[in-house]
Amino acid sequence: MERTLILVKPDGVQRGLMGEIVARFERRGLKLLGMKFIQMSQELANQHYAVHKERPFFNDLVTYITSGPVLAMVWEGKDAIAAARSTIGATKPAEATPGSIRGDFGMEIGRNLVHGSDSPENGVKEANLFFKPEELVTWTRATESWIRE
Ligand code: IDP
Ligand code: MG
Repeated sequence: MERTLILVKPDGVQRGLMGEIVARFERRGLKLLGMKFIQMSQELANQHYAVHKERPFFNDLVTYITSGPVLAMVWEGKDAIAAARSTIGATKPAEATPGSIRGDFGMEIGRNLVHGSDSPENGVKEANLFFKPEELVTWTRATESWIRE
């Protein structure tokens, strides 16, 4: 089973797209383990985007992600990383496939609405950065056998 950390970034929150975005992961068949609405600190943003520290856009990225509240979630499933990333769409929204979140709602790389982990290892790492173990729920989904063989 893989886990992915999904963030509805501040533009998604401000534009009233939280429900729309959550619905897409839910309908896809991913299973929600945890969710919280938070204002990310500078420190959390620096940790979360540490791999991009040397990139020219790093400061703008930290400013963007801390510019307002985010909705942080952990979703689980077999192939959760790939499934979530295809639901999110390409990093540059102008190139994202219609039907994806970024392809349906985005225009700019610096306003691309959603974060999703890029590997199973980072999914676990990022989930642990945002959530304590007791904030993630273990539960049985009644529809499991209609989603998974
Ligand atoms: P991803 O979110 O699709 O995984 P990454 O390459 O991991 O994309 O970049 C993280 C975030 O940094 C992007 O979602 C976007 O918000 C921002 N970003 C990436 N590349 C650029 C850029 O060239 N200019 C401005 N912001 C960028
Ligand atoms: Mg990334």
